[in-house]
Amino acid sequence: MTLRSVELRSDTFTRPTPAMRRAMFEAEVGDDVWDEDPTVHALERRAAELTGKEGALFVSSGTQGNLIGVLAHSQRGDEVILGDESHIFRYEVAGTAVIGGVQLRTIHTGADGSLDPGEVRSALREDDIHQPRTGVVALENTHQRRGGVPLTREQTASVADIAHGAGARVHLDGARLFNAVVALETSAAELTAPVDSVTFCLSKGLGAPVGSMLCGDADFIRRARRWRKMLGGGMRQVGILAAAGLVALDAHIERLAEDHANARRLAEGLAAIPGLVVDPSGVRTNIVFFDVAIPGVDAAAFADRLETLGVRVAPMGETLRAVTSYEVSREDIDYAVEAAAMAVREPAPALG
Ligand code: TLP
Repeated sequence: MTLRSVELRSDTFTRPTPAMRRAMFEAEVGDDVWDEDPTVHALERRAAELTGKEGALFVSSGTQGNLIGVLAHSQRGDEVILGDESHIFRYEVAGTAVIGGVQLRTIHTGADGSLDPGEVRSALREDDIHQPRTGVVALENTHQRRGGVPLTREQTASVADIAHGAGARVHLDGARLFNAVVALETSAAELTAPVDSVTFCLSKGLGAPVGSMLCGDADFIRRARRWRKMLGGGMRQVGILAAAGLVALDAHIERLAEDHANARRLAEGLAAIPGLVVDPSGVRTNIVFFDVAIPGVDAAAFADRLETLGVRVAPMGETLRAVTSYEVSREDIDYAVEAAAMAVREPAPALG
């Protein structure tokens, strides 16, 4: 076995392709704080079209898109209802509370990444002077901590209808929205029709170096633009980055199916190794969670063993995560499975 380097910690590790670098080099640019960058305009129009919304805003990251998305719908003292396994709740540094005075209220995240409409209904606040106002209900598609499961339009609509009935807005963290689009063989506009705003990332499986899109109606985008400025996210000749985003949307959506096939192949390979536990049938997009059941070896120790064989996976608490992307080939997957079989048996031998 010849040592190979296989990056499975996240699809965020993808580097821009030669076509992206060319587009960046050639991008026409202007001052985007003055709303005069033609390449950013093209990207924002494209994102709005894809999601079926009136407008879109280029933001620096998924975290910034979610923060601005929630705050542009909220007033200080409002509450957001969201899943206890959501990225916004777990990994976004309590930004809504720190910056917007908006508190998060979690409910159970279903095994399929959905929120139970009944639970959402019970969590909605009453019109009562003692209580915060429910400003936003937030969903996540695909659901990262639930192993990249895609949410269907129906799952989204059943929650959105209840939220809207109570006067709340619905924000979708669609960091990996296009993985859901490809897995469900649908369109982004179809999946996002029930929500008021959506963030999707250009810099995960789509492969752009930086950036996310926040989409919604024209009024929402105007408010979002002010929040972005306040957060220091008003960037100048940022068409340089938007150019890579356009290539990502043109050339990298359909090919996500390859990442999904590779993730399934990885899960099947790992499932056949005694000492590793994973359910391949649960792998619907590009994320694989697996557990280690070897006495005396925890997730972090197993990740270290794999790393000495060139394969990088991410320990997440007691479990391990592997994410496929266009930088990971089928041969890389087969190598990673071989490496895992070796790592289960003993600490890594020296390879040449
Ligand atoms: N997720 C990262 C880590 O933070 C876990 C990753 O490697 O998967 N929403 C979802 C569902 C995400 O998975 C992420 C990134 C974000 C939002 C935030 O995006 P960025 O990293 O661009 O701020």
